[in-house]
Amino acid sequence: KIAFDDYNTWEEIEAYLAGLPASDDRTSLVSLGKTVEGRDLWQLKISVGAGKKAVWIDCGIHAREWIGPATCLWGIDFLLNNYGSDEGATALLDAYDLYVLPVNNPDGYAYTWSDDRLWRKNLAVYPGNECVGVDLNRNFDDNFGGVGTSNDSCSLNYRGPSPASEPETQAVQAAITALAPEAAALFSIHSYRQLWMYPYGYTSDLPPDADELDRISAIGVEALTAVHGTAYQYGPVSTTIYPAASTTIDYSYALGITYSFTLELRDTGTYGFLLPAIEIVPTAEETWAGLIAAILAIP
Ligand code: 0X9
Ligand code: ZN
Repeated sequence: KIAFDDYNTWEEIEAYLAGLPASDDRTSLVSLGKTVEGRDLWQLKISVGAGKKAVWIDCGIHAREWIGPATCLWGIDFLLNNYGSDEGATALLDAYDLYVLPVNNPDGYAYTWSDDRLWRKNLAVYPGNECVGVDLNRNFDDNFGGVGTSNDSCSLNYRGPSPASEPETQAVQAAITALAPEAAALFSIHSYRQLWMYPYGYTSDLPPDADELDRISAIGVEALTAVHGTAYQYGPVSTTIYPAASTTIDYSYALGITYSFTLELRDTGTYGFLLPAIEIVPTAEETWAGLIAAILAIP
């Protein structure tokens, strides 16, 4: 049974998503593709009417970052229950269709429950590689092999054998590409460090839209911090966290989705990836306040 104030297993998440469209005609579920181990990459679309621009939100590309999927799921429940009553939820869904991928790396997520709580990568096995797994957030077909990526299969930042070698990456790239013409924004949710970031990761050069992305980031962070006082930094990936090539948001930005952001949620290291469940609801509340404020500030 799904719980929005606790962490859920992959099976619980999948059962919740599978049951939604039958009980709520504002939702529809598609599989973007299959993982290495054959799990589905479920994406939930939330739409209160046709003809709107799209916003993409992915969570859980890194297996151990459990607060990501929890925040995506809380947001789905919040929007569905509060459309028509909450001002932000209503304005958001009146203006945009939401495309939510709550678990971008379900094999890894399942593995963090069964075997290794701190697993990060997917579960790809390549003959000749010493270690299992590719860092999906270094596998995108954009500046592949660049800074902050490794060709050592045992590295946490192992990029994989070739651009978009992983089925998870192929599925997500195809879906982002298909949505790009109508996509107003993309958010890729990670943890931890309390950061709100925009491109680029692959270079410390600023993207053409840096001023505008900085403006929207400031609006998002201000709204986020206003909820529970949680402090966030914001800026480009390369200089705010560290250089990292072949990531989700450099890929989406290159495709023309200008408003591409990546967030690192709570905390700053006290618990890190092992964020206690008691922090799920406050984290989700502040994150969605920031997301909604940022999205509604997009011209
Ligand atoms: O290393 C990463 O992939 C991200 N940090 S994490 O601790 N969550 O692993 C930061 C990389 C920047 N993210 C994107 N460009 N999407
Ligand atoms: Zn991450």
